[in-house]
Amino acid sequence: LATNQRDISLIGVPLQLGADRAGVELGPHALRTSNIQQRLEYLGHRVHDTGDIHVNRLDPCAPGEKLKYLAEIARVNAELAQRVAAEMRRGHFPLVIGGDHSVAIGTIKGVLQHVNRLGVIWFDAHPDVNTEETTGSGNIHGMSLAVMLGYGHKSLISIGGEQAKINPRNVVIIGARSIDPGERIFLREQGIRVFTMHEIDKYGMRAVMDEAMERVTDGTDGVHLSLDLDGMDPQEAPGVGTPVSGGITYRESHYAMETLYESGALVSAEIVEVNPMLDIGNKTARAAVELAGSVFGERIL
Ligand code: 6HN
Ligand code: MN
Ligand code: MN
Ligand code: MN
Repeated sequence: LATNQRDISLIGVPLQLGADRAGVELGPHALRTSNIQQRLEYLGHRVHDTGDIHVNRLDPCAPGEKLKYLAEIARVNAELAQRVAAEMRRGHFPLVIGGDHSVAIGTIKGVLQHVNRLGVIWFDAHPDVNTEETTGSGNIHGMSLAVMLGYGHKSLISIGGEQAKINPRNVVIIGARSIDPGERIFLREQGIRVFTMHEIDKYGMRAVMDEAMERVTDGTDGVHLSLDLDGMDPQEAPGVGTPVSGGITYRESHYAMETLYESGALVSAEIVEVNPMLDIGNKTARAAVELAGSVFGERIL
């Protein structure tokens, strides 16, 4: 059992407007019915389920739009940032369950109200560093990390204040294997450490995590985990909107989460992109809950 008990606040964000495929808005429900709360309580933690943030239903937006559903996504993330900050104020660990990956904007902006220098682990098949200028899809879930670095639409970077951002030196991306041309340039310019599948194959997850933890803890006051389930291999996590083959295995994923727990540096996390409508036998939601267990001290799988 986990030794250091935590108060964990679950915050559901049934947001789908940042992604293309319907179903990711059912993610919070799938994680709850897969017993995320019980799993963490079993480890000795106190879990406070604060419910879902309300998301408005909208009519389809115009084709070719470069920032689809910007206004509602900005509104939901501003509310999320406030909720996350409030949970941290009462000493709770915010665990946000999405929803599409645009919810990282609200989570991290909220955390930054309490933790000035924040390291970020971005576990994902994609780097999510597109902007209005580089996006091919117009989907904001492909832009959330860029926003956290200070690049993106004013209504997003201004959430929680424009000074609330992360230092590219303290960001690592793990599992990347689908990077758009504009994203490649951005990552190089920013000097972000990207552990693609090639690095994971070559050095192994242990060496990758050793270097990743060094980066995200160097001069920071805490570490945030952004866990996009499409970072895992689609064979083990098929229920995601943008699957890319050749991903991180089940055990490698757990090893990464266990390492994060052992570091004691984690202050916040989000689990995103679980799409129950595309899932097979609830495999992805189950994997997400099992990974959450490892994030909070479980090592008995
Ligand atoms: N995610 N790079 C693609 C895009 O549309 O910008 C895919 C983004 C996927 C985003 O999985 O969180
Ligand atoms: Mn409490
Ligand atoms: Mn993502
Ligand atoms: Mn992704």
